Amino acid sequence: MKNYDSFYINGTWVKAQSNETFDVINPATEAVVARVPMGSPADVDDAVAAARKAFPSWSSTTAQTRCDLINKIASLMKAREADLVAAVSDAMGCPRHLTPDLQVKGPTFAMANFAERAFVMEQTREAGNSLVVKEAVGVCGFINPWNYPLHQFVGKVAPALAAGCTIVIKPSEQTPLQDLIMAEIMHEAGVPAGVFNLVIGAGPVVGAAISAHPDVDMVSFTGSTRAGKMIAQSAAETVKRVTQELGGKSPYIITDDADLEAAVKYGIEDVMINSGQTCTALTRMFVPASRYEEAVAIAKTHTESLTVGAGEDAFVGPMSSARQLAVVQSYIEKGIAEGARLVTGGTGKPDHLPTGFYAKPTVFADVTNQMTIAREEIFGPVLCMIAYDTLADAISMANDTPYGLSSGVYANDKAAGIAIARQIRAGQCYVNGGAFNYLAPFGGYKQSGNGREFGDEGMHEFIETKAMQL
Ligand code: TXE
Repeated sequence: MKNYDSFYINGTWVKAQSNETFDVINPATEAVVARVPMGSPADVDDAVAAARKAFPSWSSTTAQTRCDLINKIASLMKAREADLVAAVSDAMGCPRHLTPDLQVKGPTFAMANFAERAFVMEQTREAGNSLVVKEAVGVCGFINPWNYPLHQFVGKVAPALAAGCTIVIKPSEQTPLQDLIMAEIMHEAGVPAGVFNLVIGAGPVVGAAISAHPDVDMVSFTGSTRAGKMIAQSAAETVKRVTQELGGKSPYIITDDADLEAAVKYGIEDVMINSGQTCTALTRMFVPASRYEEAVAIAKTHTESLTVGAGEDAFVGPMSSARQLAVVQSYIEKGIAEGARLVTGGTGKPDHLPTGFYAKPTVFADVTNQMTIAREEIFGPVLCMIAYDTLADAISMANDTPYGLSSGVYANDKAAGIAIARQIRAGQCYVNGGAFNYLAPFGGYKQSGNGREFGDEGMHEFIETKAMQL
């Protein structure tokens, strides 16, 4: 077990000011893998002061300096891939053999991709008698969850560094290990003191101190809609810029002429990967009534073919905590109580896995769009299959949700799929099995948040513009 007692503040490791600690538990074994310190508002004050002090010189470095540094960070991430994989897998339970592709390689690519984006900051334009220039937003406070911890780290830190912002970041206390490695990487790469600061701690303590801090210019948060509302309210007190990536209940429309086998299998795997703890998961599958039972049969067979566990053949790992397992169990109970048809899975742990926070991959049929399991984010390996009569009905049900993060369409041809995608109110749409793309903007409509991560738009969030009238 690794024992940590310090945070990375002002370019060095500084002892936490409180004696409180948190045990990081491997959800697959229930063993304690690390003990980390829990921060206090005083630690946040020190981190923010360091970030504030570093801002003037860091934001006036050349784009080339920041580009080179980000490239160095990306190459160190590559060199330490095995450590990053272990850190994510041990703390959040993602099966080890899936972790490189699912959790680490993409973020490493994305880090490198932001290197060249530093040059965006040097672009100027003339508008009438004005010269418009770009400047960094300032001190950024980042609050992250536990489901894709390195992805969420890079989506915030990489563009902030590229823009010339300074950073105070709080990972989820459940998954702090990759952030501790990233602090070592920042140090080794030569990131100047105070540019990057890491404080671990509880949301209502450290997270709340970051979002309320008067010397923080921007807050970027990923997590629950519940916490997102509190953070935005507190950030509003000092009119901070706020970006948020919150929950989802994403619809997936399969058309009547689609390759049903391919469409249903894609949907199942999308929901089950990462044990369903994916904010974009296509958890509401809309299937034409005429092909409904055929689709349910494919869903049952395919779900039952996915191995649950931690081994080399596992597709579905454990839930990230005992608490998350309990949440998923209660939603499965609700689904049954509200009259949905349990096709496979159900409550309780899989028989062969008495240890670990494992849930059963579960498929519900005969779900209506009004049932609790179709309205609320479950964040577990649970699929809702909903029948529709006309495409217009499917689109209307797809949009009947407070969320708007992601969506999917599977149609006979791409053009038809794109036409449907344009009618769904969501920030993403996966057409005919499309893959996640780190070059594209990522974020939600409606109560799924505001702002974007990754891509040009992800960079834009960290930029202020100044107009000089000449
Ligand atoms: O999230 P929280 P939880 C959803 C998912 C899940 C549910 C609850 O449905 O079941 O949220 O998960 C910090 N001020 N998502 O409870 O509480 C907290 O310490 C400042 C979707 O783990 O939102 C952690 O660092 N910060 C999601 C981060 O917020 C606060 C990913 C996320 O924790 C805070 C995770 C406060 N008052 C959960 N309260 C996604 N969009 O991918 C908490 N935090």
